[in-house]
Amino acid sequence: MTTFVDRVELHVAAGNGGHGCASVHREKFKPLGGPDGGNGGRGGDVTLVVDQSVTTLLDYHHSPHRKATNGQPGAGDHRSGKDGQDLILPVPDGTVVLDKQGNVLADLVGEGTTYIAGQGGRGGLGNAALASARRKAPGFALLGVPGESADIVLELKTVADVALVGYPSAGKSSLISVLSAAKPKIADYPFTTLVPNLGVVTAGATVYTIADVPGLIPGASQGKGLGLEFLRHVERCSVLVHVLDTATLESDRDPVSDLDIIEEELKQYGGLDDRPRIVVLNKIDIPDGQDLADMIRPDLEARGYQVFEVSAVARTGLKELSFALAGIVAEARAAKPKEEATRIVIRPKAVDDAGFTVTFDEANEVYRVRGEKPERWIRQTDFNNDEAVGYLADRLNRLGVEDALMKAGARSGDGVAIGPEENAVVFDWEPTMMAGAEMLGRRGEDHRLEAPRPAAQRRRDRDAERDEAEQEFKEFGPF
Ligand SMILES: Nc1nc2c(ncn2[C@@H]2O[C@H](COP(=O)(O)OP(=O)(O)OP(=O)(O)O)[C@@H](O)[C@H]2O)c(=O)[nH]1
Ligand SMILES: [Mg+2]
Repeated sequence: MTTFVDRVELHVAAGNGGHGCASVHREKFKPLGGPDGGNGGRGGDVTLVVDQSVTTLLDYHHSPHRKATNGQPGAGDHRSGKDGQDLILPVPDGTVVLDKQGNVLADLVGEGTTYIAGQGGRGGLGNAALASARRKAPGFALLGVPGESADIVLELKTVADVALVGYPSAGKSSLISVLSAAKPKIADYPFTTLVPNLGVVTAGATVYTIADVPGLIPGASQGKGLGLEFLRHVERCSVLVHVLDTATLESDRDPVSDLDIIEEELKQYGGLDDRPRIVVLNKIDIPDGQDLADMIRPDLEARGYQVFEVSAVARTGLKELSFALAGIVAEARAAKPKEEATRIVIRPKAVDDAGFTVTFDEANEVYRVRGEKPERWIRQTDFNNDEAVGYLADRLNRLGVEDALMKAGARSGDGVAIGPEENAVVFDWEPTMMAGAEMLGRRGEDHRLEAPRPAAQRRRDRDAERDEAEQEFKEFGPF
């Protein structure tokens, strides 16, 4: 059996950033040549891109785990690690990206529309980049940041102008096959169509797309037959076409009650009330079919439907139908504001990346620090390296975390957690030690490298230190 997949769960992992390198330049007779450790490369992103040549999500059903490559670590002699490669995942036009709770993250319509599902981790700075006027020989480097991973759901909602709905075997696929160049499977048993078929119709100057959905039966909203599952494909269409079978052999059915039942199911599905509808009476090549059509036409017209009598097999009435549809489609398009052909979907950032918050977490009895920067800095820190830990303390200090903790009432020895509950770094707060470390010995300072500094020089160094954050920002983006 062919499987059609229009909903998949996808697990993406962006590449990790490469670690920065801590290295000292070595040359004969120059024992202290200065730091020359290069930066780690950026991890690759995982990006979804609409590609019109892709029509199903089947690939992702078969391999739902996708990972971009990691950034390479930096090396000595100022060699930067290579960036990881972005992983581009082509998806069909009309793919909707949801989180596991069902919230829509992005709606990808239009060739080239892009969504970054997982952002690659930033590479760690090497010790050469961390060197500054006051920290001439850092004996540490920053770690690369792990790439984002995400569990997302992809749902396909076919982008078609016209959707054909109706009972199984009413002739929906047959109609597509004669109105367009598409060649869907047609057969005389119900549920031939398991996948929506898509065709392109040209009527005069108007070109539009037409799709069918698997047949509906009474109780589809309760999951009978193939259920209403596939109606998501008609959500984007601007016209609904009821395809009614005038020659069904089932004694308990007739086109009008078929129409009522399908309408009831559409109502159950919801959200389609505003779509204009027309009625197609199919199979009028069969004599009984024509008689029945003549009989019910006034009733349908009295209900306000525009009615077309066609035969997909004898190919009658098709031109009128396709031009009428073109007219409705053109009208709908004119009423809709023009969308740009290509959109880049940018995800809103979850956290304010400028600041941080300090709250007392009663359950865990810790002061909790949350914020994009402090949380990233934690991940960038090699906790086995005292100097790196000291640098972290400096950074937190500079951001004002220390002050904020003080204001929040934290005292020496209190627990401080940086990060979310499930993934935080917890330590005992030692404000005097942090501040003291800052005052007593400047971290990364190698006294063999410098003579005592005059007051003016010290002032300059202090200014340089203050500018450090800005420097890093300029070179490497917000740190
Ligand atoms: N005589 C006659 N038979 C038709 C006509 N249109 C379709 N059929 C026949 O009806 C049967 C069902 O046609 P399909 O196009 O597969 O019907 P469908 O609505 O797509 O059915 P599902 O995919 O099962 O929902 C096939 O045997 C067709 O040959 C028509 O205009 N006249
Ligand atoms: Mg079909």
